[in-house]
Amino acid sequence: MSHSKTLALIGAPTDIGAGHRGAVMGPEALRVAGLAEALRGRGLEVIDTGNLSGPANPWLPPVDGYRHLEQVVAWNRLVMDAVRDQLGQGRLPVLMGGDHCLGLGSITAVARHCRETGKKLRVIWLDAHADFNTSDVTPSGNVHGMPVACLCGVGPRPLTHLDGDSPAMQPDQIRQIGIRSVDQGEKRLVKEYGLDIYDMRYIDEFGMKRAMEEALEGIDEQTHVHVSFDVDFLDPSIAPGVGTTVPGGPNYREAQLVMEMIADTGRLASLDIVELNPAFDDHNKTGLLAVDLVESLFGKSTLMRD
Ligand code: HAR
Ligand code: MN
Ligand code: MN
Ligand code: MN
Repeated sequence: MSHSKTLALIGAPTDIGAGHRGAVMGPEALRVAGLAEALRGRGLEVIDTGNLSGPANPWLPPVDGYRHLEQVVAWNRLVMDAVRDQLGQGRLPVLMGGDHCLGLGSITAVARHCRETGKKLRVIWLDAHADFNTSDVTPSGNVHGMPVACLCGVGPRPLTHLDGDSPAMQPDQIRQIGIRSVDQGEKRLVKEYGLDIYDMRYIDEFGMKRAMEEALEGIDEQTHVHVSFDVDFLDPSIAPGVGTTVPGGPNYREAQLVMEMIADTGRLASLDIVELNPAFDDHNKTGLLAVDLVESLFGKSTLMRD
């Protein structure tokens, strides 16, 4: 595993797109769990760029199907600019959220970087949720349920046109793993847009190995792999520290295998760690598990390559 690139940790302390407060504490919980030290222990160079500073959470009800749209746009612009800046310096950005609405800013920057450098983008979206809601079908108005739709050009103009170009990416550039909570109208949309979803039913029937082999198929030297790791991907029994737990997620070894197989591609080039909510956690258990898994994502458990 050759990661010659310097990693740049970017903190985005906000829960602006979530339905529960607390993800605002995510970046600090990852720091306290030793994210930077663990990665340095792997021989990687790691810079912590500190926290972005955006609007406070006014905690208001939805307006026209969106909660806090203006503040969500502001946070995503900050994230997009920070990720773009780090990619431009040749670093590997690690976004420490914050809720998953921030995947929009992060991946918008990554997608542009790929267009500019002639790379093929492959997004691996680890989540219990498909995050493909729109203002018409959302049960909550929470934008953390919408970033994949927005990235594919489905959503409010300020979010679909964050950097001017829309869509930021095409549905065939993303693979979703671990999905087990998709809202009624959202189901229709993911079918309509042809999303490649390895849901828990598929993983139960065919195993995580086969799901990941298929999700990683076609990755080559020209591919930029972006991992968007929503911590609620994990089974709540091992990862209680999230706002929206859904039972029946990947267990410890299944999650490790996901990270190990991605590491084996050698093409990981950007990462989001989102939805960690210390207000729901037990002594930072979920933060520590996230760090453990991210170490594997950077090759820790890969005996063959160490
Ligand atoms: N699907 C539900 C909604 O849109 C819940 C979304 C929860 N999203 C996250 N990110 N935690 O995946 O309201
Ligand atoms: Mn999510
Ligand atoms: Mn989720
Ligand atoms: Mn690159």
